[in-house]
Amino acid sequence: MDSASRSAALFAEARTLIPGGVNSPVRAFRGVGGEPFFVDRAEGPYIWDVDGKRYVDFVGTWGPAILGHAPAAVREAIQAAAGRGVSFGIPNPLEVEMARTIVKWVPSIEMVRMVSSGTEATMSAIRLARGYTGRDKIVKFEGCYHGHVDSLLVKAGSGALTHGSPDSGGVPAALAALTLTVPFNDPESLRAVFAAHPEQIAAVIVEPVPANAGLYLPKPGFLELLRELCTAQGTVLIFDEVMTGFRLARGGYQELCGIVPDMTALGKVIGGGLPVGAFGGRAEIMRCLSPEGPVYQAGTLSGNPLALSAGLAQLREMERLDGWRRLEETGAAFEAGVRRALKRSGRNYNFRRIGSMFCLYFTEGAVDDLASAQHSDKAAFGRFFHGCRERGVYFAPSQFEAGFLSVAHTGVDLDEVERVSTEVLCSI
Ligand code: KE4
Repeated sequence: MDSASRSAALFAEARTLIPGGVNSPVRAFRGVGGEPFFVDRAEGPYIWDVDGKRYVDFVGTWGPAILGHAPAAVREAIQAAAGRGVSFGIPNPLEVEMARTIVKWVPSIEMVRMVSSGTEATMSAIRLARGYTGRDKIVKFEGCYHGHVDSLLVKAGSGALTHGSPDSGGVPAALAALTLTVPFNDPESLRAVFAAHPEQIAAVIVEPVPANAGLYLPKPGFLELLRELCTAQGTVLIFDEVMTGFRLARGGYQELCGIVPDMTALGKVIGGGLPVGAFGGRAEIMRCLSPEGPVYQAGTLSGNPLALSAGLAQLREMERLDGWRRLEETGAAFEAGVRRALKRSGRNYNFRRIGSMFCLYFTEGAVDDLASAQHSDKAAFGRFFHGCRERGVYFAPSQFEAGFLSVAHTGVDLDEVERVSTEVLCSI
């Protein structure tokens, strides 16, 4: 970052006021070196920094910008809703409409509760599963990230991995000990953890498509085995679809894989860029939630009318545009371009994609779990990231993050990213 730039000045001041100068660690560029730019505005597939430089954006605020930034449908919905009041703390019709939409689009969800972030969604789902089963132990997978929940900051991915603290400070050892971790795509380890703790595991929480150590896919049969073991042991299976929900399909990844979880955590797309999360599942489990049942969960801004207006507008627009079909077409075209760039540069790096989510691992080996993802050459990734950034293409500032396409990305944008990627891959 040019030291005379406005971003540099803002970051210098930010670091005196905000830890690390950021309100979320992954934004600090620690995974790629250098300093972050500050954004001034965003529209469609583009963002502009405070010094006027434009970037084609392949992060999309980490998933919510599925239509691109500031889509008209969402902007208009927010403006209209704001005219009727910004927050009530009293039931409002939008909460019923959002719940009706989620229940209709995600058949495994019979009842749902709105919250204000993905973290709140997974935290609440874990507490509910523990209350419903009366058990304390939970299982998560190494490298999966489910938000900054104490019980889930154990061998976590995303920024925890990027910043070398998969097991966060401040989490009591006694609590962390109740979180059992196994490698993803490892059937033997999965069988072993259930055998070692028979009828003692309250829940397994999983990103069905792990996208917080880059992006890799479940091997055939792995999620089916997980479902089978949870059913046999009375363990609640929680799909964390905060990233994949309403993105990989209208009904999320569970619509594609045909596996029925007991609960699902949602976020990102569901808020249209405003703070929204949700968790839902079988009515028998959900009815354990206060005020019906003994498991307490609450939120001042849960079901906020402005945020739900934005989220509903985004979901409706995706349905109107048949956005999921368009995202697959864009994803396929994007992948073809990346593979041509790799071929031209002679780099045999490992590119993974599902729908509009992708990751380019700077390793030639297969990547199917955290350990193999960590074989990536992070320094080379950093050089690629900055080479593209300097040329106006913005990828996620960490090898251990996924990238996101939107309905707003056009062929012109894909041609640009193919040209830039070729140039940079040939030069690093
Ligand atoms: P939030 O609390 O950040 O809304 O959601 C947490 C969360 C839960 N589950 C999954 C699968 C997630 O990917 C996330 C958050 N994703 C990260 C990006 N890997 C958010 C970006 C950030 O932490 O700044």
